[in-house]
Amino acid sequence: MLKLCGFAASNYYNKVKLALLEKGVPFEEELAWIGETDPAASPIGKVPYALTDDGPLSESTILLEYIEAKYPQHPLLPADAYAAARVRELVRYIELHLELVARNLYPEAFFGGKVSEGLKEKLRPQLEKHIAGFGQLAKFSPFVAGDAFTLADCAAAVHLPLVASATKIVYGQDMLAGLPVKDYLKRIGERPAVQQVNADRKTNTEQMLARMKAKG
Ligand SMILES: N[C@@H](CCC(=O)N[C@@H](CS)C(=O)NCC(=O)O)C(=O)O
Repeated sequence: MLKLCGFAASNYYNKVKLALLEKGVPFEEELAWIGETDPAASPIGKVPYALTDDGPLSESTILLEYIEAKYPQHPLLPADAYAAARVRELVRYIELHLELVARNLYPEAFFGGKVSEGLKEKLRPQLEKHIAGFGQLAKFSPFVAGDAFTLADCAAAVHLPLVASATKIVYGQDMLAGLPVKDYLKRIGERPAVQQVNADRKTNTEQMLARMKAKG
C-alpha cells in the first residue's frame, strides 16, 4: 500500500493527501518531520515523499501524476489532452507563481520572524502580477479549472489560504481578495476530504509549533 510520508501541517503534503482521499486510493501516513526524512526517498529532505509498491518517490506534483496514472479511478485530470494541460497549468501557476513567492513571507507571517522591508517591496509587485495572471486562468465555476474537481483544486485548496493569510498579515491586505477565493474555499471546504485534511492540519500544526517552541 502507498505510504505518504511527511507531516500534515505541510501544504505540499496535503495536496497529495487530498488527491488520495478524493480518489479513494487506500494509503497510510507516516509522520516524518523536516530533518527526519528518509534520504533514500527524499534526497534533499523535503516533504512529502511516498514509499510505493514500485519504489520511493519525491516531489508532490510528481506524486500526483504517478497516483493519477497508477490509480485511474475518480480521475482528477480530464481525458482530453488540452483540458488536462490547462489543469496542469493552473497547478503550476498556483505553486510556482503564487505559493513559492508568498512563501518568502511565511517566516514573518507564521513563525514570529522578520522579513526585510526590501524583500517585502520586491515581492509585492511580483505577487500582484502573478495573482492577476492566475485570475485570468482560474474559473472558480465552481472549481478552479471549471465544472469538475481536479488536481488544480488539490493545489488551490491547500495553497490559496496560505497566500491569502500571509499577504494579509504582512501587507495588511489579502492580495487574493479581488478573486472569488473566499467563496471558493468555503465551497470546497464542505467536501469530506477537504474537511479531513483541514482537521489533521490543525492538529499537526499545533504539534509542529510546540516542537519548534521546545527546540527554541
Ligand atoms: N517542490 C516540493 C516542495 C515541498 C516543500 O517545500 N515542502 C516543505 C514543507 S511544506 C519542506 O519540505 N521544507 C523543508 C525544506 O525545504 O528543507 C514539492 O512539491 O514537493
